Amino acid sequence: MAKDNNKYDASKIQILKGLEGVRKRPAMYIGSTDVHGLHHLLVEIVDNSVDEAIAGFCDSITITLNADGSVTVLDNGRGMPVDIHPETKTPAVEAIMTMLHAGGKFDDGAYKTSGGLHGVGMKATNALSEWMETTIYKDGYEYHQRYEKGKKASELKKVGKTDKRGTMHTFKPDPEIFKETQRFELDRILRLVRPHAFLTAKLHFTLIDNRLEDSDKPLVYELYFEEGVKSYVQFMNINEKPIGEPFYIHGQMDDIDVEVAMQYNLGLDEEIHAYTNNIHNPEGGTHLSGFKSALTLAVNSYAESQGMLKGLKGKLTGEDVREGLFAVVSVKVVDPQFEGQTKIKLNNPEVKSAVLKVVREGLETYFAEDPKSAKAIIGKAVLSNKARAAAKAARDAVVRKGALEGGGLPGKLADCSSKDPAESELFLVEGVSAGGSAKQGRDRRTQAILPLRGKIINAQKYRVDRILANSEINDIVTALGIGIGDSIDLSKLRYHKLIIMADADVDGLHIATLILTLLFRYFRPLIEAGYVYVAQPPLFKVEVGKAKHYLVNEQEKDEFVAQLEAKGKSYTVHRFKGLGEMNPSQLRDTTMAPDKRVLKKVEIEDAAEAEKVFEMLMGLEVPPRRKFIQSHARKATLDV
Ligand code: 0RA
Repeated sequence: MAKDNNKYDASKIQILKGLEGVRKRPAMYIGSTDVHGLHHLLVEIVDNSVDEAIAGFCDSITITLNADGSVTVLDNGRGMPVDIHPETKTPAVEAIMTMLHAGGKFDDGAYKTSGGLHGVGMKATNALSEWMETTIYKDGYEYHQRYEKGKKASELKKVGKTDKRGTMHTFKPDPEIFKETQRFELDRILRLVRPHAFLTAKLHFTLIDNRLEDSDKPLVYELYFEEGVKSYVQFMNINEKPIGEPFYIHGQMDDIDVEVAMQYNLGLDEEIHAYTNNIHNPEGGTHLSGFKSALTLAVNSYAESQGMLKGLKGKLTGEDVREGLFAVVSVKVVDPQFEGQTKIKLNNPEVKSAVLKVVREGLETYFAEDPKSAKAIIGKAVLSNKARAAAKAARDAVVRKGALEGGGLPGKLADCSSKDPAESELFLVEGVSAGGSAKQGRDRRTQAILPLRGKIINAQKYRVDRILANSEINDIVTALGIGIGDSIDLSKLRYHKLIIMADADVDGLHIATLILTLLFRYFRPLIEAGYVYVAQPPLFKVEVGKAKHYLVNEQEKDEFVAQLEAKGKSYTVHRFKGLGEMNPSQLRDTTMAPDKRVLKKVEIEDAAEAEKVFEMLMGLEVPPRRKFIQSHARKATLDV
């Protein structure tokens, strides 16, 4: 790879200290010792190789899961330094791997990925591994050293000649530290590695599973994206209907490298992922605000020049121009300043002007060269501007109605008699017959029933005005009586449990998903307050003599039946087709009575994912995203 070797030598390594502290308080260095912490060991090692790639010295990284539970990370970079450090009198690699504060100014003049919560990086992995071996291919020779629990277990040895170049680390997580699990998960690793592959164009990642657990040949995944973040945007937008061609710009200003890709889709969501040196910044920062300003400015100036703003009140707002946008903003900064230890937000002020300039110029060129895409994008923003006004009117109407009429209740609602929200529950019940059984089986004092009979529209896809026109949703909104969207007033809530009760089949899951999507988008405070639950109706009834046992899923039923078989008891199994098939007392005893039922509290992540998860699980077709992964990340088996 063409680039000067920033000459590095051991003299740049400072102060030394042992790694016992890391073993005493592993969570301080890797976050936790559960499955997340375990994978963090790997992240630390991979990040160093990625840094070498970002610096331009490496274009291939291979991660191998070995049969003995260890992992190997191999790169074709410059190879870690092996020369003797004047102070420690040890090879530099030994100091880097075993001495807590021997940082080594690896990073001088280079972009750095996260590489360790407190800059401890590879040392933490070494300290928390039963053993670790490092092999370096450098200047014609191969070197090797072994460590155990972070301590040197062999001298660095020159083991022979080689024409290879790079660094290879193999480590086995220490079971004394990772008591819960020491098993690496392919899916998790793919998820950790994929953004690096997207964000570092032309870097080849190979992931090999040699454990041979589910197949008799190694599994091999390759991730390689010729067009970097542009591929990322196409990947994320694959489930959507795209508008216009993707926009891509890569430029520099001063020492800041700016890479942006974006594409619009027909949806309403805005999703912008911001990265600094491949580190995700969930709360954005100066790069994100530079991007947003550039977009709003460029769209408005093009729209104005084309006379497309006529009939609007003022200009297009940021919200208008970001509706249905998916974008990736990736910057490389030598000295990134983050807010907080977790790097959630980038603070360097100079990054804002760099991104603003690069993106604004890029967009102006893009609009000028591709007027068809430009008009489609601006047409969408203009529509969004008008629709936002209509939606606001509809939302205001709900609030007014609630205030004026004291929130008249929907006719279908069988309300409870208690006026104490803390003990009151509202069941949203799918289906006419189930609604009937629920009304008869309920505790009238504390349990209210709202049967839902028609189709609930997908709140993900429409604005408030359309949502409120759907009669089922309108009933839910009226029954809750707390407003909608930004105007929610939780103090008006009459039920502190909102329980979604749907069949345990595909249709039921779909309806539950649609309700969750509505709540997530328009009633999020309810979920955040922990007021939303999903009932778990049983799928099976097993009768043993006169006793009835209800089981919620196939697995529980099988286990129960196996026990009966073992004891030689006879039994009958009944599978419920739906809630409606249960009589009121069955429904009460299995799903509604507080002392007998099983409720699952909905976490905010569940609701956020509901829609996507449903489509992934239930889609009859191969989900488009998966298709894309398969065609872009070759999955093959190797004969070794
Ligand atoms: C700084 C200087 C040099 C190599 C590296 C960092 C390096 C570290 C890691 C960790 C994993 N893979 C790596 N690849 C490279 C050497 C500079 C020189 O001696 O020319």
